[in-house]
Amino acid sequence: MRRRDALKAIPLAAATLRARADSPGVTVRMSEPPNLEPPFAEQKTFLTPTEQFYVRNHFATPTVDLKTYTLEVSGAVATPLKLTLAELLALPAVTMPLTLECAGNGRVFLTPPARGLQWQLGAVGTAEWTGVRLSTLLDRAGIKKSAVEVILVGADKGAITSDPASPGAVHFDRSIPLLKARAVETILAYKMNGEPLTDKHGAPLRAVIGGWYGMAAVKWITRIIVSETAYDGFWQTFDYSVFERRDGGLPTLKPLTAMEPKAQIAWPAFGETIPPKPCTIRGMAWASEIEVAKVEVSVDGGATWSMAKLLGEPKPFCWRLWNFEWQPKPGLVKLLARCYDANGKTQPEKRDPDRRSYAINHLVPVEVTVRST
Ligand SMILES: Nc1nc2c(c(=O)[nH]1)N[C@H]1C(S)=C(S)[C@@H](COP(=O)(O)O)O[C@H]1N2
Ligand SMILES: [Mo]
Repeated sequence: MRRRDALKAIPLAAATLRARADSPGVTVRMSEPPNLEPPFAEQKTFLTPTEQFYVRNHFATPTVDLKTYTLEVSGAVATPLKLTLAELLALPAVTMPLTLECAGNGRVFLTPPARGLQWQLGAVGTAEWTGVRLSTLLDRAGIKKSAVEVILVGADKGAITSDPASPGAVHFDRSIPLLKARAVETILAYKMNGEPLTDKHGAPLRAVIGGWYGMAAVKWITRIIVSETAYDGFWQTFDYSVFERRDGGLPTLKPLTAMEPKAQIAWPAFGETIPPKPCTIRGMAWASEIEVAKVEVSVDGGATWSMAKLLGEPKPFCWRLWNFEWQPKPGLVKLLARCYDANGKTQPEKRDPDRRSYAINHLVPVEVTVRST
């Protein structure tokens, strides 16, 4: 039996146990392909350890042979490129922390329930990525004046059969407008937290698009196509798109891009019971391409709000840790946190259905029971 067949033969429960074993507390949202949600309560540091970093895969992890691997750059370029891994590693490298949130993070909080993986708070993390800037490759290839977008293509492939179905087997891919493709925060990473990328996270090469939702961070990249027209691929039209109101309120579909501002409470967790003693509410907040200006906390279900303390220094395109000193009184308490970005934009109280099942940042209370003694 080939390895893949052997894996398929494992009953679901065993597969679940196996996936759990390599990273404690992780919820298996889907076992094949692996979609893994670590408990957000375990996020305690600015950098998320790789084994505590969520995994979002649409298809089986592709087998990429490192010896024969090449990255092709083609399309509207003066010089098409074909680079081996060694050649990529020899290019000027950058290392930067970037936060990645899945556009479906928090989907379990949608009412009525939405189709798709039922992520709670854990489909977000911050890692330190090392790789080459996409602009470095674009400069080498020499993009034509007529270029408008850069399409990143993953080696993984499959057919989506539920409606809207894909046109047969398709690669996972995504286009990035030229301005963002050339930005300093758009990198092709071969290392995550100082170690070579793992298979699950896109080895040997994956994109990270600073400030944008995870779907643009194409993993297992083998092809980059510079395009002279806007690309309307499956993963930015039928999937990962939202409605935008324009032209007198007419809804028009657009691909998801920048993350919405969001603060999440890591501790206490949903449904926890805690003693009536002074304690520290803690969490993370992020605001896509700009800074987190402030985080506010409510311990009374949103009636009153107080300022939380932002910790450490702001890092571009990254979340910020925050905390809030609290003296809980006995009873059932609804905790809320909200993030304001540097433009004063904050989180909505109500869910906007135009966002379909993505970009979920409306306020969701964390209910906690405070014991009387
Ligand atoms: N090739 C490929 N890239 C992909 C995906 C995928 O299924 N295939 N999933 C995307 C989505 S939706 C997210 S949220 C991120 C998740 O990255 P991670 O699994 O390293 O956390 O990868 C993105 N890149
Ligand atoms: Mo995602």
